[in-house]
Amino acid sequence: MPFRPRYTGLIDKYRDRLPVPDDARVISLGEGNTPLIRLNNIPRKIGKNVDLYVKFEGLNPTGSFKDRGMTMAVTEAVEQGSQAIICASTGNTSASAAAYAARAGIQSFVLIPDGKIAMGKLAQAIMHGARVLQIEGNFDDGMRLVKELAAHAPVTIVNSINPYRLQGQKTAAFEIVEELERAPDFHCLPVGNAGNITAHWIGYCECSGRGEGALTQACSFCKGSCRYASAIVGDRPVMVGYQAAGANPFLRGEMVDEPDTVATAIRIGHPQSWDQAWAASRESGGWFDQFEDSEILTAQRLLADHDGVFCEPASAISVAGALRDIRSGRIPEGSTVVCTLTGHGLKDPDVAIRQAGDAIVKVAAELDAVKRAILDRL
Ligand code: AN7
Repeated sequence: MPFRPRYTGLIDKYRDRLPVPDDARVISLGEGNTPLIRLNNIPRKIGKNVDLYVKFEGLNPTGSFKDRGMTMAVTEAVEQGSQAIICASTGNTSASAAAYAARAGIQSFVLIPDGKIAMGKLAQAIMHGARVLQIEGNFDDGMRLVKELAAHAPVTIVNSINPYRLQGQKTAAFEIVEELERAPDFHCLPVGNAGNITAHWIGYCECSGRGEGALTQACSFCKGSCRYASAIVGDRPVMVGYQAAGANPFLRGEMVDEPDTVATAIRIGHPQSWDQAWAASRESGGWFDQFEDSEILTAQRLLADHDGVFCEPASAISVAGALRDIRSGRIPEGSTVVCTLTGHGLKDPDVAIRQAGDAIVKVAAELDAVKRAILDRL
């Protein structure tokens, strides 16, 4: 067996491909290295021959893909001597920022929208010691305020307008290419602020030797015993971005002032990475599409009860989208497709429980009653 060091996070693994000084104090919680799960039951159910994978980013330390960017942004903030970080957030960025700030021993400030934030995310921000400012407005208002404020106060913005965030998030594409030993044909993901679709495109471009940081050396993590050395591939995926119908600026081709959707994570009307996301879509030959809330929740449930993967509503839109496009043939049979599941289902228990239907049955604490309730379903 070749020697493999303990996994200690994506900066240690991809140091050669990330802008981190050699002597930097790395702020990490062991993020990255998330499973790429091949779906079996759902493709069979729809009767299509596709290799359909989900990259379960909900298994990052704070339960979302934001940790990939946050390890970079907070490592850099600490490197610069910053004592505080700030972000506007629909929830996951604030949870991640709060956790990494705690790890670094600095203060975090988070601006969250008035209501419409999933309880799990709020609990995280509180527990990690963030100063939580619930503003009387939505995410876009918060983002505007954070940008204005940062000019007046000694705080580092850790939203995805911070370029270190996208650098960290690009590593999800590296992992996929390593594991498949090629790029997928299609990569489907939810789009809110559009940072993640941009970051994935950067990552795939670097893997294909077309990005600025394209590398040819062995992985600094295992010095060549992993497959990274051969993970420079010729192709790049088609990037497909999905939005909620109530928060769909990329479908309308213009900003949306009153975004609304059950998928609160992507309740964003003024995406910060607007131009970059259009470039990723255009260069890859991709497209954007949109889904009603009911379709998002159906996909979330399908994935949970057919393939055992519980993601939050915003994440499920990538599967809703992939399935629609596979069914219609826009994604042809024989394709390899990766959907990013951006956040864990436990982030938002309220939305899940609201759909309980007849899953919960009240029974007397007696054997007969329990037996009846079970035999009912066998
Ligand atoms: C689960 O936390 O914007 O298109 O402030 O939490 O890169 O914005 C969250 C975004 C998708 C959209 N899925 O990603 C925030 C925030 C989940 C998310 C997105 C978010 P981007």
